[in-house]
Amino acid sequence: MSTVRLWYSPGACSLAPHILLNETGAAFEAIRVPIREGAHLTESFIRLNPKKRLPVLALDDEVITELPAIATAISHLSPERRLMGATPLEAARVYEWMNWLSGTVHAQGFGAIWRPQRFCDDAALHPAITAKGNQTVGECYAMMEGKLKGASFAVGSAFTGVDAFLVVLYRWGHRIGLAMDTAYPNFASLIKGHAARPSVQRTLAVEDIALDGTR
Ligand SMILES: N[C@@H](CCC(=O)N[C@@H](CS)C(=O)NCC(=O)O)C(=O)O
Repeated sequence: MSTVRLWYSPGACSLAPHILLNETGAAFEAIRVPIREGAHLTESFIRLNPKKRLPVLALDDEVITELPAIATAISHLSPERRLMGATPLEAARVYEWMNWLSGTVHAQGFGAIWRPQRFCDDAALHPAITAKGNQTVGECYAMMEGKLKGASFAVGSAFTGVDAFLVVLYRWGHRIGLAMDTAYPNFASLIKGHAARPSVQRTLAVEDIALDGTR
């Protein structure tokens, strides 16, 4: 069994692998690196991940970055939980979701809202980039709402990495002022079910954050 370490920032996308680690029941160390305090810009963190981003997972000395890759590595800590899908088709669906959530919803949508400087150095253009990010997120959340109709889980009949990522995005929806519980009832109902899971409750308590985005 490897020594497992996760570097996370409270409420960031690292919340998803943090929940997944708690799902596995494996022993791990969670290392807090608050982005807001610039803790990911220290020399030692940049040596760990030159991309200067969270989450970071280490299995012994093997350092893994990028959420879908990290979720995959975590799922192998407890293969019987099938956290990346129970069948080949479910696995394909999980990666289809994960890539879209991380590449489009997160990087393109929320990236433009919260980090317009990633897209353009000219500060005068940042409001337009942020507006485009809000439009992208709005379109993606409408799509998610349709995909989650009547669903207790995003893929198949059990909790996967996609569900953990959706917990993050539900909270982020609140953070940008979306009426998550009225405008996205299917999404909200799925998350209500997940909120009762010990893994989710434990992770929120450790990160000291709330699903409704109030902290
Ligand atoms: N593609 C990366 C994106 C990770 C990412 O952007 N993480 C954010 C937190 S949600 C971060 O570390 N931001 C710090 C910064 O942009 O300075 C992944 O999927 O893991």
